[in-house]
Amino acid sequence: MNTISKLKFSSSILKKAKEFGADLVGIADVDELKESPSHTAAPKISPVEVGQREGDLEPGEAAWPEGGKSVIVTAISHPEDKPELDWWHGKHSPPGNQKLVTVIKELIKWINNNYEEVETHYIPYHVEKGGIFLKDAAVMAGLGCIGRNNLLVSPEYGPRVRLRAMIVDVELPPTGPITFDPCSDCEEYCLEKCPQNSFGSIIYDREEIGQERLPGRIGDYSRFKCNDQMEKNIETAEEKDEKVLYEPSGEMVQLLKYCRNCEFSCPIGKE
Ligand code: B12
Repeated sequence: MNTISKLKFSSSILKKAKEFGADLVGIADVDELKESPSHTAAPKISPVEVGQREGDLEPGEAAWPEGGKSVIVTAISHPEDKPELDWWHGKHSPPGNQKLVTVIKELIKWINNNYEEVETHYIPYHVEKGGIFLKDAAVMAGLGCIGRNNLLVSPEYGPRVRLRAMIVDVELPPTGPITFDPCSDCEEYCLEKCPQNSFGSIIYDREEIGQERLPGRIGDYSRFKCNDQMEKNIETAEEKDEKVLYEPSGEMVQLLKYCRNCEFSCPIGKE
């Protein structure tokens, strides 16, 4: 593909992703992403339970698709007044995630139908199953920055977005990063609202991890404490046993609502 065709392809991708339902979309470079803070830190940070099973990749190991050159990152807004987008329905993933999967699948189908020469790669959610670190990809694609709450904070929706990505084998111009840092003069409401005090102390050292950019920016985000809260959310869901009809299959399913205090307390994107 020549430069002009690449530019046309890239702008069509950005347009189509929105037509298929993405609220935000951008493009990042695969080689740059491989060197991003999460990808370089992950092998040095022990895993928390994220469904890792025998046969899965080790922390920090990645299964980059051969020939993959550009990552297309999509985001869907998850506002506080639509909490159901983030609720697990029994074993079925949250509606917001299902919507993201549909957007990516539609985009892959559209590329395959219109650009036969382009190889597309569906990227799974879990890193240990071949996924990528989506927040880093989103920052590099210009969707926002990593906030003090350790989440991607977008100018439009704050941290209240969910992400998903795909890869193509064409080198496209990256759409980011952008200059945006709402946390530098913020009163850090997100840190106070964490029920587990997950940002209570520095646990990752710049020397030890060998880089400047750390979880929670300064190394004070504890994935273990955060994960404890999510375990509590599972217990609460079982105790409450709140059931709803899951329309696609017609079965009654239990709702599971994970903590989102670090998102809801963030003022960015609320006006
Ligand atoms: C495993 C996982 C978890 C684990 C561990 C989380 C962790 N951060 O370690 C647990 C179960 C605890 C968890 C909790 C939550 N998660 Co989670 N999780 C993931 C998953 C699958 C991988 C994340 C991971 O392991 N990161 C690796 C560790 C090493 O990195 P890290 O802690 O993020 O720290 C790095 C960054 O901060 C980065 N960084 C710092 N500064 C800078 C600057 C720049 C320029 C760049 C590029 C990077 C960068 O460097 C750090 C490493 O040194 C991703 C999906 C995915 N495939 O990416 C979702 C994901 C990150 N989770 C998400 C969410 C929403 C949550 C929760 C709010 C729970 C919920 N209701 O869903 C909490 C909030 C956690 C928080 N405040 O960070 C969203 C975040 C959306 C957003 N706006 O950013 C994601 C992207 C999934 C999605 N569906 O979109 N999660």
